[in-house]
Amino acid sequence: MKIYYARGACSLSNRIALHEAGLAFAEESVDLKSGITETGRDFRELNPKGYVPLLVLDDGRTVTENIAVLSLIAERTPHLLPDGELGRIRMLEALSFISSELHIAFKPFFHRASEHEREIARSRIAGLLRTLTDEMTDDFLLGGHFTVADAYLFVILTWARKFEVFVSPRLADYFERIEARPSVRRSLREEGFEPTGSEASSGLQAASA
Ligand SMILES: N[C@@H](CCC(=O)N[C@@H](CS)C(=O)NCC(=O)O)C(=O)O
Repeated sequence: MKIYYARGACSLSNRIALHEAGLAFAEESVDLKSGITETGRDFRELNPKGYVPLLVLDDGRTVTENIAVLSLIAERTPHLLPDGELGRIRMLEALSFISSELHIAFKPFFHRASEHEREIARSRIAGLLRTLTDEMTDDFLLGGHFTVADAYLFVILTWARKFEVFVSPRLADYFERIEARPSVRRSLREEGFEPTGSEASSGLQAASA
């Protein structure tokens, strides 16, 4: 399979999940401003939606939308799913919250917005992160082991740090634990970031969302 990604964007969560899964993959970066891929292709010809992630399976079928891409990786790697009868549902619940509430709330930072609008966004994101923290009862977002939802939340937290959103000490600890994972350190390195602690990630260059 092949992943089309942009540096530090939500597609970083796919890279982390793929490394956690131990799945081999090819990759190609996309310049989201010009819409041109690393090999000079018009990205919209590959994904008319124009955004990453785009996953291309070995048979040529494509999967877009981060929730779908992360779900596919988890389906192929059951240890990346939460435990329990409702494991898949809990995964979808968390991914949906992260995508449709948290990810979207960063829009003012990726597009032209006034400082006032950014301040409102900071407060909204901090509230949404609190909601997630309140629901966490274990070391990871959905229990006692790493799932694809942790990969997505980690990327969200890199943006939170970059854009100076308040992160509770509990989530800051969580961030550092996730960042220390070999899959995450490898992923950060592969996208050209130095995973040397939380400061490195605060410099993550988030793509437009
Ligand atoms: N609904 C999409 C949104 C993905 C998205 O926002 N991707 C950003 C990077 S994190 C992007 O490629 N933005 C460029 C654009 O929208 O033109 C998903 O969940 O996968």
